[in-house]
Amino acid sequence: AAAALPDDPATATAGHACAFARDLAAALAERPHSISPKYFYDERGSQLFDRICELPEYYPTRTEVSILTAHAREIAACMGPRAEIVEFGAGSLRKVRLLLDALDRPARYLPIDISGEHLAGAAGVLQRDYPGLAVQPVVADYTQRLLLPAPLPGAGRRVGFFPGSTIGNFTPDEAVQFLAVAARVLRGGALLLGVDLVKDPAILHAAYNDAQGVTAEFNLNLLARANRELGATFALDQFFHSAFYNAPRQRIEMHLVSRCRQRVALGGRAWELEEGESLHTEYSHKFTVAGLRDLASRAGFRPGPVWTDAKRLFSVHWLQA
Ligand code: AVI
Repeated sequence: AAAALPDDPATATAGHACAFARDLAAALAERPHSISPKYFYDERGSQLFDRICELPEYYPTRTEVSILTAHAREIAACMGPRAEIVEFGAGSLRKVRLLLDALDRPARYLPIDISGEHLAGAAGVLQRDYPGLAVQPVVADYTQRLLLPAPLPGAGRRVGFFPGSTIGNFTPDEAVQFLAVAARVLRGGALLLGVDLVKDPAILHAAYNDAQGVTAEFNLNLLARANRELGATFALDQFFHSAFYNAPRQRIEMHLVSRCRQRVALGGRAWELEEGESLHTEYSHKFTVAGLRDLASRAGFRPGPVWTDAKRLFSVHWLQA
């Protein structure tokens, strides 16, 4: 319970014109405590995520890259000549290069990201390496309404690219909403979607509880970030990283668990956490191939070819819009 809990948690941080402060205060005011995983990704969090992608236990990145590499020609054939690639998020330049290198005269690359700075950097690098490609960043929150520029004259299919199984970080409702928005803006084209698959829970457990503790640091960075940016007083050593597979819900859940009964100051208030109480920070849903195709159909796509690795760890879906 918060000392002097306000009626409306959003008003607790009035004056801090900051979504993180508002959402964290709201998370501490409600039980169970839960905050969006989007707050992992400040500069430090993005660096830690890059390290996660290199970990021996974290199979998704290298498996998806191997699938895209092995099937680049087939994927390029689906895309056709002069395709426009719309990437949701601007983090995976390595992956989009695999597509660009296989494509027949790609017309334009439109990375969409909420962070204009990150986007400009990523776009600049790609433009240098592909001088013939029109690179046009779009600053937008792609989980909301999305307006895209008109197709270039003579451009081919418009293909969305959403790799990394980031769709698994949405709640099921958010995933359907995202897919419905994507189906609308890509109408006549397609979505190339990277999706992590349901598998042996031991493999999943290891991927989110790596031996080097990088995932733990990534999770705890959310509290470190609150201390840095919001002047919060989270004692980092009084919380531990917890990640477990919830089999009925087909998802990894990540939490930050309080080691003791403690008080934290944020936004001019004190918030109390009980021993063992947690702040939920992330879902990472896993899918079956059939389950994902069904979800995509309900959002307005016509599911096409699916590519997977030999161990069926990860999948890449061609969804016609
Ligand atoms: C970005 N996203 C798909 C990652 C995942 O696996 O859900 C984030 C992550 N969380 C812990 N490790 C990696």
